[in-house]
This record gives sequence, structure tokens and C-alpha cells, in this order.
Amino acid sequence: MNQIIIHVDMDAFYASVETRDNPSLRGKPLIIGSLPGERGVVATCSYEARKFGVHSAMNIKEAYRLCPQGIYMHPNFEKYKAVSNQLHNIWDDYSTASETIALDEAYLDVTKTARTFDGARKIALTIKKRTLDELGLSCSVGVAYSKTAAKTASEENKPNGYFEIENKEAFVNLMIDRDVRALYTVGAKTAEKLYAAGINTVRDIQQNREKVIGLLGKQGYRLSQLSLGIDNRRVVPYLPQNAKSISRELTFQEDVSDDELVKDVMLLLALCVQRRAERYELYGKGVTLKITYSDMKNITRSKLVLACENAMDIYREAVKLFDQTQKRPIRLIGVGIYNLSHEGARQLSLDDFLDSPQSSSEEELNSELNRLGNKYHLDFYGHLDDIYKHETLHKTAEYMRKHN
Ligand code: DCP
Ligand code: MG
Repeated sequence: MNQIIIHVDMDAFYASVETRDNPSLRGKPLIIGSLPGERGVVATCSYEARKFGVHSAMNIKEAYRLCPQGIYMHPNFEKYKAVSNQLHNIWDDYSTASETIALDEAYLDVTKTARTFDGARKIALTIKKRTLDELGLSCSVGVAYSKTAAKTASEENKPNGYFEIENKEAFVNLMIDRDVRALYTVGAKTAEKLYAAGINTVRDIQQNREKVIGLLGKQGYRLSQLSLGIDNRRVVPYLPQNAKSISRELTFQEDVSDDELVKDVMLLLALCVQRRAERYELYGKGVTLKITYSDMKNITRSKLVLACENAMDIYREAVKLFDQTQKRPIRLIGVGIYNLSHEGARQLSLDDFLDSPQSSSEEELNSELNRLGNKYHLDFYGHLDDIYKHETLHKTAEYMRKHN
């Protein structure tokens, strides 16, 4: 069946939310991410800042060099998440399925709700209007016959854009003379391979499909199909239980060589992971550890376990993995769970129906938190509800690093 798909993407999302809430920022180069002098990167920036060459994922040092007059702010994820929920409430009014790509971006299947392309255009413009009227934010929207085309369309006239690509022919017409990078699945590395083989444009892909497949295998096949406008992927609603993993990580402002401090921070990360898992009633049957060393070398380690019932289980397994790694200065530490399921390891026992004492894991967790509280002179109990917030987690970890 032919599909009609809308792709919505908010404009300079984090920056737009901050500007909306503080009009004195309007028209200024605003950079959300780290502050100058800190370690870290740009999450996003206003379009005014983009004129200076600043962009997402850029090192903050480089951003500051390009735009010293910019206003720099930390992100407030809680706020963006709340706005994202409001966006979904609008989007879900018009689609039978919505697939979340990021906090600010989704594919909406409007095949049945719109029926015709005209209908889809009305929906798209209504979404734009409501987003502006109700939330004070602007977005770019694409309407098309496929996911790729819809995403391409929403980028076409960014910011505050609207564009439609009704069919394969229109997509091919639009793209044929563009650089291969215009196919948004082509990243820098893939592009290099294609250029090296003399394939520079979408037309080159179309005319050398066998070669592209030979060069890139499965991805090459997808690109050769895309060069003909073919993309039959469906909109798949996001369900937390389909998520492959849950993880949290943290970059220290200065490299850390003290293993005990790293492990203490791992407990906080485990708490954050557990909290997410609990919200969806998920249990992890595998634990992962991620480390970035001071020289930017990355490692990940993972291990299957029976099932993690609480943060202490995650923490313990992660520490075992950690103890098997090299001892070098650490820049980033991450803890996660994977192999998620709705069933824990433990069956309900008679104890669960009696007024039984806390499980030993819970007791252990409490005593660990007590230990951390004493060691760093921090009241973890008072702030446990907050520790899950990105800002608080980072502040707490930094406090621990400095008071170690
Ligand atoms: N983001 C991030 N790190 C990145 C990319 C994005 O933290 N490397 C965050 C900040 C963005 C949000 O995700 O505001 C949405 O990402 P987009 O790529 O959609 O970027 P923007 O919405 O900021 O800008 P655009 O107008 O280009 O969509
Ligand atoms: Mg965006």
C-alpha cells in the first residue's frame, strides 16, 4: 500500500526552548552544551550561532574560538523532555503511528488519517501552526511517500520549513545531481569510500548500482534502492520494551585516576539506569560498562547475568567488569543494561506476601549510600530523587571528584 508519511523536526530545539523562555536571548548566538572553559561539546546552537560556523557535536573550545561573543548555557534535559511530551500530544492527534527519532523529531504515519496528499498537507500545516501557537516553537515538516523522502523534505527548507515529495520520481528529480552526502544515511566515512570509487552524486550511484553494492554490501544495496527513490520502510512506533539497552554515562571535567571514585560514580549511574528500567518495568539480563580513557580510547565490556533486580545488582556486575580493565586515567564512565525483559529472575515467594524485611540487595544499597554520604559529606538520601537529573548527576560527580 502507498504510504503517506510526515517527518517533523524542531528547529534548533534546545536553543529555541531556552529563547522562548528568556526573550532576551532572542536574535543572539546561543550555544547550548558546555560552558567555555569546561570540557565537552555543543549540543545545539541557535541559527545566529550557526552563522559563525558553530554546530552540534563541535568541541566547545572550537565553538568559543569561532564565536566568543556567543551566550553559552548548560542544557536542561528535564525541560526539553517535558516539551517533547507536549509535542507528542500534538503529533499523536493526527497519526496512527509515530516513531520517535529524538526528543524533537518523529515520523508520523498519516496514511489513514490524511488519505490524500492534500489531506496530509493540511495536517502538516496544522501541526506547524499548533506547535507555534500552543508551544511557541517553530518546526520544519516534510510530507512524502516514504520515510527517507519525508526526512529529506523536512530538511529542505529548514528552519520553519515545509516541503513535500509526492512520489519516487519527485524524490529522484530533487536528488539526482546532489552529492551522495545528500542521502542522509551517507556519513563521512561512506562518502569517502564512494568518492574514492569515483561516485560523487546520486546519479553516479544510480548508474553504478552493482559497483556500489560491491563496495558497501547491504548498505550499498539500500543506497542503490534509494537512488531510484525506493524505500518501503514502515513507521514503527517506539516501545520502551523494544529498546535494546538503557545506559547512562558521565564525562569528568578532569581525568580521574582514583578507581574508588570511579566506582562510587558508577553506583550513581547504576541508580539512574535502574530508575529508567523501573519506569517501564524492565529488567536487564546483561550489564555493560563503557570507559573512555584520557587519550580518547574507548572500551566497552559486557556480561550476561541472571537479572538485575535493583541498582545494587547492576553496580556489582559493572564493578566486576571494571576490575578486569586496565588502570589508566579515565575521562568518561558509563554503565548500562541490555537484554531487557519484563521478567525478573525472582519468582514471587511467600515472603513477598508477608511483611518481610527488605531484600539484602536493598540493604546493601542503603549502606553503600550511607558510605558515600560519609565519604563525600553529601546527603544522598535527600537528593536521590534529583540525582536522576542530568544536571544534578554531573554536579554531584564533580563535587565528589573535588572532595575526594
Ligand atoms: N543534540 C545533541 N547532540 C547532537 C545533536 C543533537 O545533544 N550531536 C540535541 C540538541 C538538539 C536536539 O538534540 O537541539 C535535536 O537535534 P537536531 O539534530 O534536530 O538539531 P536542532 O533541532 O538543534 O537543530 P535543527 O534546526 O538543525 O534541527
Ligand atoms: Mg531539530
